[in-house]
Amino acid sequence: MTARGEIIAGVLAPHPPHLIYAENPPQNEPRSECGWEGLRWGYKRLRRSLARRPDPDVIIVHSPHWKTTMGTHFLGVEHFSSLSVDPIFPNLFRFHYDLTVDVTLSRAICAEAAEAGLVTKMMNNPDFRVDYGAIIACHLVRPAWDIPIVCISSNRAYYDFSNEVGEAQMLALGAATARAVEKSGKRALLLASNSLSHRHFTLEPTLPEDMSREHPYHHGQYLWDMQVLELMEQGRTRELLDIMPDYIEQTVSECKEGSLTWLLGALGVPAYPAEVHAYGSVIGTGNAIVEWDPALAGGAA
Ligand code: 2X7
Ligand code: FE2
Repeated sequence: MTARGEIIAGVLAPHPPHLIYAENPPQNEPRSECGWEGLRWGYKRLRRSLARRPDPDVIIVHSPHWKTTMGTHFLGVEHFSSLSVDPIFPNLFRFHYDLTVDVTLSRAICAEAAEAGLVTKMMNNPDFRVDYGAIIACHLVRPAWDIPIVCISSNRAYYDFSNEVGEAQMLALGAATARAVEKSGKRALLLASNSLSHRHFTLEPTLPEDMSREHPYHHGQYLWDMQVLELMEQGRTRELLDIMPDYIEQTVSECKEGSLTWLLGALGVPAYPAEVHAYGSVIGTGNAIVEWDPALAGGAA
C-alpha cells in the first residue's frame, strides 16, 4: 500500500461470454475448440502490459449486467461463491466463481458517491449472484483470482432520464471512485466491462466458435467504433464524451450502461493516448481491449 492511493491503470475490458468459452478455463463447464483469437490475444497482451507494473491491491469493475433501478449499488459482502450462468448463452457460460470483495473500499466509494449527490446502496445479501459482466472482465484480466474486487452496478439513469443525465452521473461516480481510491492508500486497477457497438445477430451457428460466421453486424457501427478508438488512441477523450450520446444511439452501444464513462471520469478525462490491444466482433458486436496508463498523464483534456 502507498500513502496516497492511486489508479495504476484503467482498462476497457469487454465481457462476451464467448471469450471465456473459447479459453476453456477449469471453472467453466462447456468446452470449445478455439475462437475469437484476436480478442483473446489482446487480453494476453494486456496482461503482459499490466505485469510490467507492481500488482494492484484491488480491482474495481463497473459492470453493465448488474442492473439496478434505484441508483448505484456496491457489493458489500466479503466472499461470494456460486455458479454464474449466462441467461442468453447458457451453452457457453456456466462458470463456478469464488471471489473476495474489498468491502472497506466498496463502502468508501459508496459514501464518496453519496456525498457527491448520487443515489447509492451497499448490497449486503450473502446469497446474491454476482453478474457475469463483472466475472468475465475480472477473469480475462486476472485469471488467478488472487486480488480482491470492488463491483459497481449499472444504474438506469440513461434509460429513465436521458443519455446526457446518465453521462453526468457516471462522470461524477468516476470522480468519486478516484477520490476514494486516493484516500484509501491502495493501488487500484479499474475495469469498464462494456462492449462498444452492440447490434448483434439473433441466431448462433451450430458450432458457436465457427469463425467463418463471425463479422461485424453492420459496416456503419464498425465505422463508429473506429472513430471512437481513434479518439482514445489520440487522447481526445473530451471529444469522445461529446459524441457519446449520439454514438450510443447510432450503434445501440453498451456504453449506455455507463461503464466506459465511469472509467473516463475516474481517470480525469485523460488527454494522453490509450493503447488499443485488440478489436474484434462477437456475434456481431464490437469489442475493444483498451488500456490507459495514468503514468502518461500530463494534464486533463
Ligand atoms: O453481454 C454480452 C456482450 N456484451 C457482447 C457480446 C455477446 C454476448 O454478451
Ligand atoms: Fe454485455
